[in-house]
Amino acid sequence: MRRRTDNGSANAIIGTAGDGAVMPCAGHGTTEAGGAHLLLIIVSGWGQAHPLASPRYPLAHALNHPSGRPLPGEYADYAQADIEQVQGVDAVSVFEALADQTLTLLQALPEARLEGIRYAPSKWTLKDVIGHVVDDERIFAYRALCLARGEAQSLPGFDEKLYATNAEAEMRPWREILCDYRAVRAASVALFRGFSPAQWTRSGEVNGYRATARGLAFHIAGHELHHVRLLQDRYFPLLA
Ligand code: NI
Repeated sequence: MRRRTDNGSANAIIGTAGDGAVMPCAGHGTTEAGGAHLLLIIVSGWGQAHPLASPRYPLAHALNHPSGRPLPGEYADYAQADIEQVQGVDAVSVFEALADQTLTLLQALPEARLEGIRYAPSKWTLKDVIGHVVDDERIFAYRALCLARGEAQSLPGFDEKLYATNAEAEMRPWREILCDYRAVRAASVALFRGFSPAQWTRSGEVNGYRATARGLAFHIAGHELHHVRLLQDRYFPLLA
């Protein structure tokens, strides 16, 4: 929650395409999943070495040009400390490993007791936090796309507090929030794995600072780690 300041429909399925393994994404009822269904089908289990690979979609890593770590000047100064906490030298590998790690933690939480959990009256609820992490990744991935494609205009910032309030995360089932996390991460991996060395390092202006796609990618990872640490320190004890 620093200064800078969405969803698979009901019954979408996450599983390994073609092998019948499923994990239902709980939703509001009985509507068809629509477009989100197809995306989530493609996303096979995050616990595997290559989460997007499947017999039907053998993506492997053929398209992945390792990003390398971003240098100062490729991300916002305020993100420096969080980015230093990110292990690894390739953003796509970081995203895959981090999804495994974060989902392991979040899926183990007692869903029935999560409603409205916050450690102080003025703080976000646990659902607000994860909703914020997902929104943030979606926005930063969009920014990375723009920079990789050569956007010359300055990209706008966003008011994270306003967004979190209007996200109304408490109204959403926990499982649906986790499905949103998975879907956005899968989209990020699919986007970033296609970047060439030139696209990783093409710079542009975001919210008043210079950035590159790999800088924004590591920012996404550092931001998630930051919030997961806060969850572990401040929220998880409330659920013990
Ligand atoms: Ni934040």
